[in-house]
Amino acid sequence: MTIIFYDLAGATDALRFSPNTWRTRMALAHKGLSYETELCRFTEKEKIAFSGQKLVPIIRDGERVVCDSWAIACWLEDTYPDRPSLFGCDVGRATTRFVNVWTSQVLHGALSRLLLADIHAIVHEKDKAYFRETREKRYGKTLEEVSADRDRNLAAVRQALAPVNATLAQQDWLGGDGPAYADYLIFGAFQWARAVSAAALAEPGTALHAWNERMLDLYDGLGRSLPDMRRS
Ligand SMILES: N[C@@H](CCC(=O)N[C@@H](CS)C(=O)NCC(=O)O)C(=O)O
Repeated sequence: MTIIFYDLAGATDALRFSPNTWRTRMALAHKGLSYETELCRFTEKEKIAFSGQKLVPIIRDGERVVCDSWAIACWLEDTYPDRPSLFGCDVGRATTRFVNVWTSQVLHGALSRLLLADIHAIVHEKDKAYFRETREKRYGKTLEEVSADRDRNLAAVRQALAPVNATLAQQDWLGGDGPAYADYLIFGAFQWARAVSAAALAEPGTALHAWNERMLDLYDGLGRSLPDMRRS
């Protein structure tokens, strides 16, 4: 039975800007699993009400509904053990769990400050008021205030990414010889930025920039299917 993957879209269907759903899309491709995508917008919670919560990604795999990108990665790993591994081994799963938490708390924390006002510009018209209200409540400031100091916000993101760059200067993938779920975690953040902002997270000539280009090439250029804000 085909897996159903629930994803978030912006103003157009092609604008898949969610970092967390990119993790799942890459994990499905890594496992070589076929799936169908169901798109929803922020304010279309009725489409995912069956899951008992309000966030994506979600997958429906047969009778099973799995929410949360980490839980989905573990589900895919455990349910399809004969397919290429996302973690390599139990130690790999445990250390990738750290990368998952670090990405969500540190990298996404810094990146959301840089991107917040830009995200508002690319979400669907019907989502704009919801996005502004929920995020301004979260930050206690307007979106524009959070994102005002662009240079400083970009510097904070690049500083957070410095250890990733240093690692990739020594090995081609965070997964070692080939891409693994740790790569998809960081790549999700890059895709978030690609969809919404002209800011380049990695400077050309760096190991991080070369890695992102390799990531964009994976699975027949899956990552490149996302419109690039820097080129539009
Ligand atoms: N920890 C969750 C976070 C999921 C999450 O925050 N998803 C966002 C999209 S990136 C969402 O669905 N937001 C909907 C909303 O804010 O209403 C995961 O890793 O899956």
